[in-house]
Amino acid sequence: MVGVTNVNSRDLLTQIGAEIRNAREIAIFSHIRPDGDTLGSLFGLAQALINAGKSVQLICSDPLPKDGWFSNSGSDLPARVRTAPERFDLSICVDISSIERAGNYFIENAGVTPDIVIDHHYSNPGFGKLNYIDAEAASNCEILTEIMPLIGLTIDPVGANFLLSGILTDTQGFSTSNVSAKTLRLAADLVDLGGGLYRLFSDVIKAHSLEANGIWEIGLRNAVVDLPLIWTVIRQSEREKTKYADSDDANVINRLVSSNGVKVAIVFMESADGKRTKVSLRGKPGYNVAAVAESFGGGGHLAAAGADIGMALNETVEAVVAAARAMIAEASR
Ligand SMILES: [Mn+2]
Repeated sequence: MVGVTNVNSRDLLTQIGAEIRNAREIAIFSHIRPDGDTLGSLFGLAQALINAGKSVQLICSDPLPKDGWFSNSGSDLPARVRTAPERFDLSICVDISSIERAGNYFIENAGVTPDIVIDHHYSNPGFGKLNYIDAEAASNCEILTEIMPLIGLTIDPVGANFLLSGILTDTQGFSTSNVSAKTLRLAADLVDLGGGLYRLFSDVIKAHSLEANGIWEIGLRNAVVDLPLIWTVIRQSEREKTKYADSDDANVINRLVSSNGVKVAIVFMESADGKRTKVSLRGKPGYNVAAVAESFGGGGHLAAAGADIGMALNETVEAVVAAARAMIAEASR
């Protein structure tokens, strides 16, 4: 029986390596509402475990994103994902910050502790029996790239592409503030091992649907510039015409906030029934958009926050723009 530990060491890696060697049937869990990093981790680790002769179950409680890159990856692993595991000897959680995000199996089997947790979130309490948590890593795929060779697992070209896709999504193409020289060295290792950086960058980072262009067209056309603030609205009647399948802003917010002179950007999205408004906020350093979101019952980070407000579009714009102006005035003093 292994005790709980948060201390990363060679000893911990030795224990993780031994647990994996001794297991036959391994269940890997990815987090609810899966993103590219948890899925890249799931598939990258599964590929190596299968190559090592293990029987592997790939688990995700929620459906995979429809237009995710993996559906065109050429690997059969994405089609093997199941919502619940069968009997297993060893469980591994990847990119999961808390047991609540591990999905239905751990809700239905309260009291079952995952055997191994590999993660990069600061807030991870170490909810597994063995916890390899490296909050300096810019993605969980970065951690796996580093430790898999140390625990006797080989990364083949298929695995290299999955891991590189996760690094790219979590770092938004190596552009987030937590990207380190180590991130780049490990990504370079994956390119050496067969990762196709050009193709992944195109398919994972740059690609978007034609329908998303329609959302951008609306967002840019409706933009109101009042520097350092910019905001826009996406009305339900406009959204419907685009046939855009998701309910988000197709990331037009990042286009707005990266416009020269802008410090704070806001996107207002009308709900289908017109009774609610979803608000998305971005701020440059020094501007706390989380405080604005929180004053309307939302939340988030200093630089990126949101709220779902029970008011019609025009009222919401008036109230939130006023709050944002007050926050900007406070920040500029
Ligand atoms: Mn991640």
